[in-house]
Amino acid sequence: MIFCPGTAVWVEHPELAWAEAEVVSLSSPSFIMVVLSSGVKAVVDGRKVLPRNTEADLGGVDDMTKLVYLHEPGVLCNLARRYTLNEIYTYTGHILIAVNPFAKLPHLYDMHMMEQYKGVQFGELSPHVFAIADASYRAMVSEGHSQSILVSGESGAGKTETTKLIMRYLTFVGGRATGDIRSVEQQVLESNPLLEAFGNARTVRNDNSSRFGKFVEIQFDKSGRISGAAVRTYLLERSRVVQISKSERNYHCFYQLCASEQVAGKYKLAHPKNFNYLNQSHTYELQGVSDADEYLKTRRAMDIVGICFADQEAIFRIVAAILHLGNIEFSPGKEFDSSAVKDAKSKFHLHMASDLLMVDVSLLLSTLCYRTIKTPEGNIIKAVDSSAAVVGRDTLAKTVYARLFDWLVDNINKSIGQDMESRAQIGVLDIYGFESFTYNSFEQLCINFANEKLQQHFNKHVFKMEQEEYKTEEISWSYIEFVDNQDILDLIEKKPIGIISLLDEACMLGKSTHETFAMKLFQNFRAHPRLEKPKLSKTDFCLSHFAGKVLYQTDLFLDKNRDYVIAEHQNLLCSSKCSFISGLFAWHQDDPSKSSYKFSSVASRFKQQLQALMETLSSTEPHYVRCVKPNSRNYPQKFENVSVLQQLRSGGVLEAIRISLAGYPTRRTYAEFIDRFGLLVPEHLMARVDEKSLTERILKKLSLENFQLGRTKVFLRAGQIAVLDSKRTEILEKASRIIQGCFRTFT
Ligand code: AOV
Ligand code: MG
Repeated sequence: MIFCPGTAVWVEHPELAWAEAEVVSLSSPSFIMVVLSSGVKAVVDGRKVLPRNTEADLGGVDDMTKLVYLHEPGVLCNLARRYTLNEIYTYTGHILIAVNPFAKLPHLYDMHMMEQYKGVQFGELSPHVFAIADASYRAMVSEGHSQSILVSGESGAGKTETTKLIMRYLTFVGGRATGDIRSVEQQVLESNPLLEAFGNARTVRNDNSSRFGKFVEIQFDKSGRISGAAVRTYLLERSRVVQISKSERNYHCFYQLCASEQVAGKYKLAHPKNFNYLNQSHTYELQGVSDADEYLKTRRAMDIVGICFADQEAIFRIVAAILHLGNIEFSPGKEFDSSAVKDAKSKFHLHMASDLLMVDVSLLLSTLCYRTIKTPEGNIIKAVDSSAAVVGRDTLAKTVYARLFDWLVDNINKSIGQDMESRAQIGVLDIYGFESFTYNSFEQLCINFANEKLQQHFNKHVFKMEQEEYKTEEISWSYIEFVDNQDILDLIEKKPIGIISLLDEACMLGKSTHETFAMKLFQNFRAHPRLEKPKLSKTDFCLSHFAGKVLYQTDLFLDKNRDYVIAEHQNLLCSSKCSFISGLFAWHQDDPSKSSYKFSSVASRFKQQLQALMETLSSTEPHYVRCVKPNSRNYPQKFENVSVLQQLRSGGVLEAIRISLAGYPTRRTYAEFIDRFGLLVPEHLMARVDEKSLTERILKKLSLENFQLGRTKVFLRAGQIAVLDSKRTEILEKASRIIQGCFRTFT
């Protein structure tokens, strides 16, 4: 595109991502002199300069597709403008972008607001998460077709809050309003604080970070009333139970219990600083949160969800037992390579842990300090050294906690109940967004794999929606292509050779290490365009995800992929006199995949879960909410361009725009088009021609090609609107000069 001097443009900028500028002069199409709004002049590459609209979009538009220029800086600037006005929601077609306000906006979500959105045509009111929830509810009721709402975004972007708002709206329109606190809809709502108490924790990014993925399926009966619900969870972060980084916390339930006045004393608990599993990070409190109050809320949620008093007591007894377990320290034992409980303090915690778990104290001790080794000649019992005893203790704590979490999910499902005759469902997905840190391990691979899957689903959907619009407008669209991410999905999950298969194989072969795993990976995928071997490491690998490159460190991959309960731990917990605890471990006894000696893979199980999720999703009509974190400090009213842009990229918003750019990104009704560009053909304005023919004449006059004239709208290729606009500006400027000239002549 050729820019004349004076044209308003966007130029790339290292800190702002894109900066406003104006063309001063151009020496060639590749070199343009511009002046930035700061007054600084610069010579920039003309191919990277984009046109900027100076008039129509100043106040921001509520739908990106209404932007005069649908490009990166246009999208970014629109979001920023709206954000300063506290307009946190913006559409991109049917996708909702939600920018986290980091401030309470109660009026935005009150009952009055829910009433307002109820039954109103999508797009008629300002963009809102209630509008998305309402659209899915209406579609479900009128077509009897299941829907899903997929909420994504990086940590702290607002996924969980958005999910809760969606659930609140759905229980509002689909509830029975009986006032019964144990109604299905109340149970659905209360499952949130309960799961948050056990599955959320403070991280450096978010004080209430979900450490698991969640898909809640709300079932409706024929009359559109909620009749049941199912909660599925994915990959809880287990390591947090025993290990927390600086400024982070363990799961909320631990602090809640320590703060609870009635129970903490009974279980010999004290301030979190006294427990190894809580004091590693020196972070105990959350701003604006009272753990004692939260404890009461968790208990109330348990009541509503239908967990009986005895089970509630057992659950918190387990939570307390884990804290005591973590305080058992070991010192070298009398024999070589053996271990013993370190001192009287550790002995106290050993006794407390065994009392609370209701297991024999000597059995607990031997479970921690000895290991059974299977040999062809029979079992050998061997002492373990003190560092191995610590590892065993931590493994026991993680196993117990993970089982407890699974029990809670299972119990919520049983208690709410499934409606097998449900006509249709609305599923709400709150899953971890794409992650790329300095150190990326197995969890990040799983999380990013999930995001690749969802991205593929998203692309296919956006592409389909585009095609549907073209179809209703009866225009041809056959040449649009879109790039799929199937290649990276194959690289990760394909059988028999893919990253997961190779990892499983390494886990099954006794002699494999992360080094041999990495070697095999590079041997098999030497020339794969998505896989790179970094120069400085033999065991790291780099994947080019749709959202960017991620460097994975494989050192803990094998360990983290092994999913089994150590036989001694299983025996110990099965022997508990507390039926709740023995029940947790009796569960999987006859499940061969969970047997203590047979290998079971975390990654393969996650892959199956994802497959099942994708199958569910593909049988539904999807709706998308992309949450955006405006800044990394969680401050209100602070909008950081570079990071937002990265999120729009990784959330697929820019990809959706790219797909749309591949077709006809600009569409205007004929009336709108003539209104703006009629002045380009003054000679025809008086003629008796319809708007469609007039539109065609305008486009032909400017020698534009490949546009399409639909039934009610004109469809333009990317860049064509810019040509029309610059012609329009030229004519208006000429006219204004003439008028000024006349004015001068008269004065
Ligand atoms: P996440 O679910 O996306 O992160 P959350 O939903 O927990 O993020 O949101 C983080 C914090 O942002 C919340 O605790 C609120 O303080 C604030 N917040 C989010 N949405 C809103 C809103 N609509 N209005 C007001 N405040 C909001 V993670 O679970 O870490 O990926 O794993
Ligand atoms: Mg969350």
